[in-house]
Amino acid sequence: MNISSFVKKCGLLIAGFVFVMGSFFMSASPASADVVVVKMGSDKGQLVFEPKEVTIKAGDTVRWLNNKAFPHNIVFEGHEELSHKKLVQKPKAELESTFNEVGEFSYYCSPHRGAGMAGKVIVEG
Ligand SMILES: [Cu+2]
Repeated sequence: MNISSFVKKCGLLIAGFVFVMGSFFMSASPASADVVVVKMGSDKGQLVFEPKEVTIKAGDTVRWLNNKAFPHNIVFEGHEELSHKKLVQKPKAELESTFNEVGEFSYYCSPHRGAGMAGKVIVEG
């Protein structure tokens, strides 16, 4: 083996190694999951979720902040795992649900459902 073919082989080995390491790190750190904040009760004290509708990616978390006009709760009918049925009394208290399933998930606040306090989480793949 002459020197130049030896150098070529080393180069290929190094390139292969860099490629393998690169793909390892890419797969080891997927795009980080986001947290989207939804206020329960507008700043002016209206009985709404703000924003009313959010679009997130699978694996993201929605964090509901007890803002105004509480108590509130979060009810996803047919999705106990996403719901927080206990009324939240404490100012600035936070509730969180992580959405791993793609789809549209409607929810409401049971004390204020009649007033139209409802929202939707759209989960994209
Ligand atoms: Cu409410």
